Amino acid sequence: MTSATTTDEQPSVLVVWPIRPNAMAQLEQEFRLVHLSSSPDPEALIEAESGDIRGIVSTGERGVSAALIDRLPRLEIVACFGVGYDGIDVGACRQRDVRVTNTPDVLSKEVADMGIGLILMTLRRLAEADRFVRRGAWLEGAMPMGTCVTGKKLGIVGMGRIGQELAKRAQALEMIPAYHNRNRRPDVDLPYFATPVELARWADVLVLACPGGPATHHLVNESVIEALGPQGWLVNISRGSVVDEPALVKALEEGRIRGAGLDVFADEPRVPEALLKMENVVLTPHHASATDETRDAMAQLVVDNLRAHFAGRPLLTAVA
Ligand code: 8YV
Repeated sequence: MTSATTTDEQPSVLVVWPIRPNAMAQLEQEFRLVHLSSSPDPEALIEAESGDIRGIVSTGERGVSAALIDRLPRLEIVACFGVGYDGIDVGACRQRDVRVTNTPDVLSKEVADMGIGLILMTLRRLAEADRFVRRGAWLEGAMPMGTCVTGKKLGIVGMGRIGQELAKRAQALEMIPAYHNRNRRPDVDLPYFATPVELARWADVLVLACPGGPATHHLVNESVIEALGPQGWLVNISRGSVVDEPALVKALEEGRIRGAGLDVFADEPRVPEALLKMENVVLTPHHASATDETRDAMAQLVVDNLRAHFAGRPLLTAVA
């Protein structure tokens, strides 16, 4: 499906997955949109449009493969709806001088809020408490106790913008934050641990706020889980790929870790069956940035980056 009002001046933009309605309306005005997700035959659509496509809109999850980039000889820019662009083959883009943008900053506070939300939900057993009331169990007696958040040591893996927002919020809750990052950050006045294992050994709660991709693949492995230990909690608001998920599930089953709050998974939207039955695990559907306000701000950045590119102005948030 392409837009009805096309002109020669309008660059063709492939929409791998539509973003927010307000942003889509703006894109419709300025570009000739080629909608992949609603096409009955995406392969044939790419084949037919490949010679015209100059821009792509995609999301962190849907990504853009090297194979797709290869098929689009006139491609100039990929605008990713999301701060994480691990699904986009940035190497392949660089080789072809294709620019890549993402949506940092506008979602940092929102994602950090979700991290704190998951910490409170897991330690204070809030999802379980809700289920307890709904099924009438309160009428039979009191619910088991939760765990105090105040004073707990919070190990933050990844001290970028989201990690820093998490640390601020944790301090407001009187938690004690420390971090691991690829490099120590001179601008962050918090205790630093050189490895995830050392941080996990120190922490009561380990929260993951690092990017996904090959550099962090299974950063949280059996050794990190063991270091966190049977009294430790894991919260993941980064990417499912950062955790060795089978190892985590096994550790939870065997009581070698206390509980987990998970917003991201290895094979979304599929969640390991075993986790669905665990009362000490809180599960959310990759929702950390999912508010109307924040998703609109992210979508506007996608529009503004495309606009800037095709008007020959500097990109607002370039990755490559
Ligand atoms: C998703 C995210 O991109 O920003 C990120 O990296 O993971 C999310 O905000 C969002 O679900 C849009 O698809």
